[in-house]
Amino acid sequence: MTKNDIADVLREIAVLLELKGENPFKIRAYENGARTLESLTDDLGEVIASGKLSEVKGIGEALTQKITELHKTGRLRFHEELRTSVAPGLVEMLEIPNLGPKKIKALHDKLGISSIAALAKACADGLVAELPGFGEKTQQKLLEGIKHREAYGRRHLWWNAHAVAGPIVAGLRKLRGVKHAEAAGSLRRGLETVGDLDFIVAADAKDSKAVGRIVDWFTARPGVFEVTARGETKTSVRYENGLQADLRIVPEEQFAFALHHFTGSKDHNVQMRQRALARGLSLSEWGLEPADGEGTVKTKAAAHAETRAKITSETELFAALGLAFIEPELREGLDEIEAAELTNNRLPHLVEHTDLRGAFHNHTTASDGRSTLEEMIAAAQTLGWEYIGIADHSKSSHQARGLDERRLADQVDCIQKINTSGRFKTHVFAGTECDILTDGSLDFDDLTLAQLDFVVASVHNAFSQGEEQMTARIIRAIENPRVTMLGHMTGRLLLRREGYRVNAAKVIDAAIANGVIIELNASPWRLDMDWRLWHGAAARGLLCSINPDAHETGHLAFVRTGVNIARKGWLSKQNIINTKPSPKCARGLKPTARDLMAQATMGEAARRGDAGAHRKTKTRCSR
Ligand code: DGT
Ligand code: CA
Ligand code: CA
Ligand code: ZN
Repeated sequence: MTKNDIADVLREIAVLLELKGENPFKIRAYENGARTLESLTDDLGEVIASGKLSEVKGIGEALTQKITELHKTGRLRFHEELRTSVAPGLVEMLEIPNLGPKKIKALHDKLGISSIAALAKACADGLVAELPGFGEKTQQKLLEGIKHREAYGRRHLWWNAHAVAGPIVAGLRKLRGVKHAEAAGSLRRGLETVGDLDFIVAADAKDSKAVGRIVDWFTARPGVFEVTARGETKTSVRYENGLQADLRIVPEEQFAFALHHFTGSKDHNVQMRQRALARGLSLSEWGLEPADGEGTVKTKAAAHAETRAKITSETELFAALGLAFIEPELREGLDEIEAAELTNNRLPHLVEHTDLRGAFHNHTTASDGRSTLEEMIAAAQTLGWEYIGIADHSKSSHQARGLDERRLADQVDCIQKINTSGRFKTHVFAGTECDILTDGSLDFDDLTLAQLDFVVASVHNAFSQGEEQMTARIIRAIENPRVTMLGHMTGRLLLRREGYRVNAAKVIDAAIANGVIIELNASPWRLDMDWRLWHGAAARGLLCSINPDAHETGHLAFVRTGVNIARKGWLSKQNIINTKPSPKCARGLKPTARDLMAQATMGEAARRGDAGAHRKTKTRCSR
């Protein structure tokens, strides 16, 4: 186990102890231990081996023994026993926003509540409002949180679904008798959340032994909780984490049709079928064949054989309907079929994962990150990034240990030294994730911001402001000339919390007018700004930054989901700042960003034949 994994276990222990109402000092000891571990710069294995762990400040004898056990075996008896001693319903209640262990304990002690269902009933009966420390407003919020969870509870983050699906596809492809295997459905379309997994496998249908082998393998995978269907063509399972998966085995000549059909979306399929019908063809998961006026199949076997012989890939399927290949991410039934018309192909060349050269908006242990500055840079270098932007929280984000002016200046200094030392090939840009205060002013003054390469401005408090107030607040920040980009536009947490109310159209207009970038926060929980807004916004000249919002080295990989979402938003390389080479003016990311945006707008306008596009834009490389 890595030190961060161990820190997670220690934090969970703290939460479990709090649910049990244990001594606050004991609880704090685990929390402190977790934090200490995360900021430990020496190799944990070496510290343990040298017997010096108990000498580290904040780690006593008891913690030393537990950390050592976790490090060596990946398990801890104490933790496992603690887990079984707390009712699972209480732990599950932690998933409801605004409900921490202290409140859960109070609900349990005073009202005997030990499940979400019981809590919902108590809220509906008005019992929760009467408890000290709760009140009418809290009760209302809890009820909303529970409803929200029910509405979204059956979906899963793309990131988590992808982690389950990846090894399954790889495993299926290795099985004897499997000719092709793909994950289809919303996962393949890169949708932010996934209802269930859909696997399509091509195998010789007549070889029942091979089919049996595939089904056996699929249903016996570790993590399969139950097999909900087991049939000739479709097998369904449910995994321990609640995710479900369908496996469909089809003959090879049907594979392209099945893959296309089960990739969806439903809207895309409906439009494809209409297009086929308009051409006298009937499109289905089995094939493409001549249809009569009513859309039913006229000729059978012969037509089948003929079209199948011709179509062996999705590209050929699209071509048969006069269309260019449509990337799965675009298949949402939103104009992609019209745009793919072979005679007038308007499909964008979508950004690819390999186009990224770095990323801004990353945290370190200076605020609430779990990897040090140097660990983050080293990880970026391993990924081959030309640059990495550091944007720790600003002082008003107390709970995230936001940096004040002095600590920020120290960090800038440190970054400068690292850059000039030549220790890393990856260049480091010094920035901040600066809080947008409730009135739209920024958490740092101009002079402080002027020492930075870039500024991400984000809302982190007063989420309950009305739409008008929030919109004005954000626009005021956008109008601040020190702001490079707007962070997570709505603050939503997928499947957990709705975003604050904001008029996205007005914010996008203001960003374009002020040459401010909007981030595509690539954290799997955020994916904010939403992909549905990018197409239109980018066409009007908005520049995007795909930001991992990494809180540890492993999170840099989140840009992967960011790219999926950018692709769903029809974005190309030129719409995204972090596909550009390391900006030449080392201290001028912001003016550079503005120039890039001007160029992007001009490019777009030029494509539209806009005469005003040749207006000169000023280049400002120094302040
Ligand atoms: P999900 O699982 O809710 O995240 O979304 P999908 O898109 O993966 O939907 P799912 O698993 O129900 O079905 C996979 C695909 O199969 C879907 O995207 C399109 C196709 N499909 C399923 N049901 C229908 C239908 O009633 N009509 C059409 N045209 N296609 C369907
Ligand atoms: Ca699905
Ligand atoms: Ca499905
Ligand atoms: Zn943030």
